[in-house]
Amino acid sequence: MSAVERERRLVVVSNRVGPLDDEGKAGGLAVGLADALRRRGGLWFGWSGDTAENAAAAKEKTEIVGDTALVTIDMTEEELNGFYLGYANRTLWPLLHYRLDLAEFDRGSEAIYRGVNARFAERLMPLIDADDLVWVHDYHFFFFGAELRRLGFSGRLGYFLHIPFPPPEIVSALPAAHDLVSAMLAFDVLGFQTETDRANFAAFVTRELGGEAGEDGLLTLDDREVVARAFPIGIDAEGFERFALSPEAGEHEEMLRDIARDRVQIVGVDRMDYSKGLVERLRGFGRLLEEHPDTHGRVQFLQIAPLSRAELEAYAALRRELEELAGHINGRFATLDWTPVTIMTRPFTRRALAGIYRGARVCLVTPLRDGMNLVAKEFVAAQDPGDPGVLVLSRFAGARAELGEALIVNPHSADDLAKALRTAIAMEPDERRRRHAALRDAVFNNTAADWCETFLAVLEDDLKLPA
Ligand code: GDG
Repeated sequence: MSAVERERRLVVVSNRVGPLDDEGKAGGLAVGLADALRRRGGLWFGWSGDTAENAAAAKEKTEIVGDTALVTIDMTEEELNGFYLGYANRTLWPLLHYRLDLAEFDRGSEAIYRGVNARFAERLMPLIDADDLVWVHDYHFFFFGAELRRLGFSGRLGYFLHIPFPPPEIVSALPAAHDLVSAMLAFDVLGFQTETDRANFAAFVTRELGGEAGEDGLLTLDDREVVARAFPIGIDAEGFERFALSPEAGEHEEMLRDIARDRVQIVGVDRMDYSKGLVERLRGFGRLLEEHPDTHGRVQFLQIAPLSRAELEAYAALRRELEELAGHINGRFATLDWTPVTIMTRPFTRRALAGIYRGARVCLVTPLRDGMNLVAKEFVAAQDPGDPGVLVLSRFAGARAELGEALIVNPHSADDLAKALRTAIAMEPDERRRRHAALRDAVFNNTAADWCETFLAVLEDDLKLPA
């Protein structure tokens, strides 16, 4: 065997592409992948974010950044509605976040979703060859691997699911559940955020499809063998710590401390999404004020919640409910010089966010379900290790598996949230430092780059190409 080996080219497929700079809103995903793409050279393929009159008018755009080509294609208006706003975000997102009550099942949007997977695979096929490592991301593209195989692709195919995979009892409510999970078996390696998600997937394959589970995540069904494992995603911890020490972060940290004066500053940072437990979180804060009058005038809560998928009624309804509840709490408890809750829907830059995390004493990360939750990790990376803030973390966030030294709460329980807030507010510096040191180790020892390299090593299966 040749002593010189070259790495295979990386081809990434995800709904949105890039950016490759560090201002990327996508956080861990973009940063982790950008490193690997820069090093190996590659191709990043997905939707342009634009719509075209019809499929024939859909343009392909190519942007070259270093050794990486960013290739995007347009969607038709019908595809945008059926694929993105329809099946992906009205059916799969709620279902996979354990929200059967919100999931809509519509045959038309399912067909469009499958059609987009097929059309995108057809457009990618001429751009790749069998030596490439193809890595498909997230719930937009469950059928993508099967479509590439149908077109004759014989190379290595990997898939990573960024959001939870619930137990078979929930997944099987989806009319296309069997087709969808069978299609996933076209990939060679399937990555999940946690052991729970992986076990739920394996349970579906064995119980519902009659497959078999072997060692090291091996799943077999008929003549297919796939490896399904947990690969918890990380952040660019050092990069984020640098953000927190930047002048822009410093200004925001100071501003936050100024407005807090001697009050305890509590923050939350989440896309405005019903999976994030925002209403329940606010109820928990309300419970604290209701039951502990000594906290009046001594705590304040800033929730940053940039609008997301605002076209969908469930998201518009959430916004109304949240703003009404915040108004109610402020109306009831505010004094002339104290407003307990502020909700901001405008987005911040990543440096500003890092400063806000660093200026806060407590961060509430209390999703009802979350694949991982990168905010929890960013908060930890942004702290001053000598005087760190306290992380309050939902037991239902994927991050809980690695961040057990946070204050772990049941996000559905207002009492539990109020109790954790009291503990966080009163926590002595020694205990804050001890907990933060453990959390910091976890965040710095499994970064976005580690996640990416671990996944690619398994996908590559040590098969290096001769030079
Ligand atoms: C999915 C899964 C999984 C938030 N506000 C602003 C802003 N953000 C950034 C955060 C963070 C990112 O957005 C959100 O990441 P999360 O992980 O918290 O959540 P999802 O968007 O739901 O991501 C999740 C993730 O994929 C990765 O696998 O962890 O479970 O649901 O980076 O900082 N960024 C900027 N301004 C804001 O106002 N610039």
